[in-house]
Amino acid sequence: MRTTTVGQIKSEFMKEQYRNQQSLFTQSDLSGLENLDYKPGAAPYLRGAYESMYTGKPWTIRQYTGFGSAEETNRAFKKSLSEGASGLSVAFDLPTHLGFDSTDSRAIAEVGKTGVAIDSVDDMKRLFEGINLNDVSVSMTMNGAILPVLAAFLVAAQENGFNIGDLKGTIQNDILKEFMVRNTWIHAPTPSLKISTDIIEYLSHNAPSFNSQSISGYHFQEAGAEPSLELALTLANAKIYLDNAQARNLDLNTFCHRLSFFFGVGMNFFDEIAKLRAARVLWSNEVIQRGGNAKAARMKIHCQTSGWSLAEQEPHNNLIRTTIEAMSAIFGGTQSLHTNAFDEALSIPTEESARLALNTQLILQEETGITDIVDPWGGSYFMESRTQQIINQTQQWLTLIENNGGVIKALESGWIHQIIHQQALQTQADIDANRKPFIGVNRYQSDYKPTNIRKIDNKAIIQNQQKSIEALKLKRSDKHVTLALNELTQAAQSGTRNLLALTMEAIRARATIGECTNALLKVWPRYNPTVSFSANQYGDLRSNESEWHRVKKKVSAVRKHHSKKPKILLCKLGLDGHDRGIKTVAAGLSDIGFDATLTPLFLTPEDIVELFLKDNYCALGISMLSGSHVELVSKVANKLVANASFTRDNLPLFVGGIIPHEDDQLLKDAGVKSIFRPGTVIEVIADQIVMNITTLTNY
Ligand code: 3CP
Repeated sequence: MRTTTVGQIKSEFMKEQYRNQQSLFTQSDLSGLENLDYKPGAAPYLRGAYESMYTGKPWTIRQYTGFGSAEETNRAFKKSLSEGASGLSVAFDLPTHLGFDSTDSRAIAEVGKTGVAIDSVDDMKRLFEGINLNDVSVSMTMNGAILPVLAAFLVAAQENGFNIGDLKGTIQNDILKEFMVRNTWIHAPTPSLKISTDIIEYLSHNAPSFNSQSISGYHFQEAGAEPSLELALTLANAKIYLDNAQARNLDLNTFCHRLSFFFGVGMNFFDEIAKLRAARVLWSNEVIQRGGNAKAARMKIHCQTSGWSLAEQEPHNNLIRTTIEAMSAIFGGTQSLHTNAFDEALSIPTEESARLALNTQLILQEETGITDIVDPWGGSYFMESRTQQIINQTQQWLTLIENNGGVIKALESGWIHQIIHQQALQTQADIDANRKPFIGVNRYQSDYKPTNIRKIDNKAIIQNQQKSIEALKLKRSDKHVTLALNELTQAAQSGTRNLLALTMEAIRARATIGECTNALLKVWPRYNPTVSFSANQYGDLRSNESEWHRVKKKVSAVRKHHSKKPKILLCKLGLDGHDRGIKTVAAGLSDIGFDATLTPLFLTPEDIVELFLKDNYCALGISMLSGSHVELVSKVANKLVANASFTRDNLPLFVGGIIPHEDDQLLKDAGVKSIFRPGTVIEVIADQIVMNITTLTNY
């Protein structure tokens, strides 16, 4: 088998176009194109999943929502529905994603911060209190702690009087992309895939209206993948899920129409439309080739506007970006859509920004006439030929993945991480060098700073969760819970029984999410692979620029002075696994002359301090996106000051990520020297670090 290294892939293939090379398209560009004569609603669905598309039913307005407690999020759900949303989408907090109860010491700082805290079926009942689950479809973004969380949803629905056979909704259940980019896994890939197939099996038998997967490209795009790589990775993963379900003897025509898809939609306006059209064709061909019928082959899509395209600088510009991206999703024929709030590069949305995001969809749906025409781009010389190009490009990526051993091997070898990371580095270098325009970031900057942002103070939420867990434990039969949990452990060991059915019994007996997770951890321990970054790519892309060279010389002077490169430890802290930023910074700092080490994910402040003190590091860089920066970074700072020869003044501590300006002083008081927000170029980061370590810390 021929293996293609990342370096062998031609740069023009890695870098998809920001601008089209051909500017005029004519009838001749349509010649030889297949699929043009099929109507919408017929395989291969180039022109749309349904014959009547939005004239029959407009896309579902489904805003990803969740913060604080179940009660608070329930109020937000009801508000969103009363304001025009047509479906729900639950954002869980990081402890819930990773199977920690809110009382777990590793969870405390992050309870309720970036989603709703759910510890038990009782919380789930509070989350959906007063919502008619026969009418409203509920999507849940859950992959790590999927068994107990989905079990809690199903049992809560039953206890609230709903028949699970009638429930409509979607569970994300896409664990492969977690290992590739999103990083909210719990167990290793093999047991995780068994869990995923158990869920497809259980839902196809017991909840036939519930979509058992939302196979996701969105996170690839957020991590740096351009549209056709995003599509190829999504389809490659989908094929593994099909293989696994078919190996379980599930009937393709029974389960496949409930595998749904989820794509990101960025600022590459035309390509994003073409990508969705191409996706339907490629999926339809795959399913039909396996013997699936037309219903099984219909790809249904949820889209989310790009989080990564949002700038922290002049955030109101993000409203415009989101509107444009939403239009791509709609022209591409999405079934369901989330539009980001304009302030999401700063914090979680305020009530005002959440309402504007929802209104963006309502205005598009009700004021523009956009829903009156089925596939308005159909037949366009340009769009049809671009769709075909994306099909071809995606197929080339799929072949490359196969040449590298297929998805699982390419994942294990790190090839997939490298490919995505390298596209991210390319994009970052182009933005930093002002080759890719980013208004307010690398062009037409202003120093406007927004003030109204939402902050979650989670002390009251933690107390409430503690009380709820205590109340739950008082009223349950511990014996019954222990039996159910033991049975779950045994079933994981034997591998022969459906784990969702058993988890539902444990949850019904009032086991918590954390307890169910721990029952499985006895057999399948927490997985924690290393994280790597690519050296010598970002630097090569910046090598012609004077500012890059100026700072590189400064770093080099430090190296000469100490006869070795300055060593920096870079990490994520806590339970957040979004690592595009820290990997880019690691690659950039390494190329500018640092000896950069990236830690594994999910480390505690204690772990980080231990690692930092073990080696001769001159700086520590922490990336935070989860809103728990003040608590967790202060803990690191306090421990360093307490354990080592540091004072607040000479602590070589740097923080990057989504940090509200009002927290700057708290972080600086703790000893943080510089704070880097999204959009900060690498040479500024390097310059600040060198300046600080050489002057303040006397390195
Ligand atoms: C729809 N229907 C139609 C038509 N349109 N029937 C006839 N003619 C039409 N024109 C029917 C469908 O067949 C279906 O019925 C019903 O109406 C609902 O339509 P749908 O297309 O299935 O729409 P919906 O229920 O909204 O489901 C959309 C999909 C679903 C299928 C995409 O999976 C979904 O909602 N996904 C959302 C995923 C999500 O929210 N993810 C959040 C990620 P039948 O069911 O009877 O066929 S948030 C991640 C954030 C980042 C992070 O990870 O941190």
